[in-house]
Amino acid sequence: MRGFETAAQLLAARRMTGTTSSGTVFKKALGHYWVNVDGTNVVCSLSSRLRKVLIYPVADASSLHPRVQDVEEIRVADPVTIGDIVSFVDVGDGTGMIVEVLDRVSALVRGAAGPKPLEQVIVANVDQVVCVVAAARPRPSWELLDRYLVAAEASSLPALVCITKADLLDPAELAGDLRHYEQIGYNVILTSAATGWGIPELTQALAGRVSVLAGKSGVGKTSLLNAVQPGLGLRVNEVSGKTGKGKHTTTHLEMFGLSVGGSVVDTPGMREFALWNVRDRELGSLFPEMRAYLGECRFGADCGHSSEPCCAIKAAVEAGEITMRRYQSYLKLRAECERTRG
Ligand SMILES: Nc1nc2c(ncn2[C@@H]2O[C@H](COP(=O)(O)OP(=O)(O)O)[C@@H](O)[C@H]2O)c(=O)[nH]1
Ligand SMILES: [Mg+2]
Ligand SMILES: [Zn+2]
Repeated sequence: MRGFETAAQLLAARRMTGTTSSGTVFKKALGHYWVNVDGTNVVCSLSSRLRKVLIYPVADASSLHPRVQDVEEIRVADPVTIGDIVSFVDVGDGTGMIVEVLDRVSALVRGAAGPKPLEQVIVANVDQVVCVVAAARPRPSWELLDRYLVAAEASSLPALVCITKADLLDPAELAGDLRHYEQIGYNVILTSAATGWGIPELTQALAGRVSVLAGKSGVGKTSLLNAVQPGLGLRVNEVSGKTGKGKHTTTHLEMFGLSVGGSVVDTPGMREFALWNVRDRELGSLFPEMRAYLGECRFGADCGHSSEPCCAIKAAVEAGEITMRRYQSYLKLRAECERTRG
């Protein structure tokens, strides 16, 4: 990274030096990338040079010595993602060809499913992750929430918790669960797109920042954005009456500018979210409430906080300082990190 802290700084620096045009990728579909340049949208393709040179596990995209992977893996990984700042040349017919992707200031990543796991950069250069969980329909999955929170911590991105569909439940029913997340230090916002509850608070949290909504399909992410900014006109999913699960209707990611400043990336839903590149040893540090205890175990940094004796984390769970649910999320993720270590 070249010492820039925000996407805006990166873009401003590029504008001053570049001979090509630069802008932010706000939408991609079917091999095309929509790039916003000072409010003008240019549809771009990728130069074949970029395809050849830049296609490797995206984890390496900003490293000094990227390792190119074999061609088989190329088809899955996309070197350009939403939020990327790119340089492109004018092709002459009003479209552009992307020739360079600038180093990312931040990235939210997950392991993409497949025979060979690959890093999938969901969105680049965001300021915060908004983890969206429905109060009901579908029922909250705290374990999935913990995954998003840990992924945000692993990317050094601030995260907040947004509960949707608060109209479907007596808020008192969730109060205990939510207080735990607040005690850890996460901002929790209770909302309902149906009644408008919490929408001003959420709008304030989004204003002036680049945010990505993380949540599974059907939790109400798109409805939330429509409530924050009436007129966005985003398509809302039908939730299947039988299963209460959302159907995947949106197939692409898109970033929307907000009239209060900032922008939001709506995702089509992330039911599965495998951590990527998180080492089992560092996992504990991605649970903020565990940090104070790390190093106090008998086996120090070698402690896996599971069956080891004299474990400070387990003692904290027993003392009620760390909730059993978060601890179980930790154990589950830890087992996954060990399995995927190779
Ligand atoms: N009762 C209630 N239903 C909601 C609310 N927000 C969204 N829904 C419904 O939940 C379903 C999924 O919403 P959608 O915004 O498409 O979810 P997404 O898949 O996360 O984008 C739709 O049928 C919405 O009408 C809410 O605040 N209250
Ligand atoms: Mg949606
Ligand atoms: Zn321990």
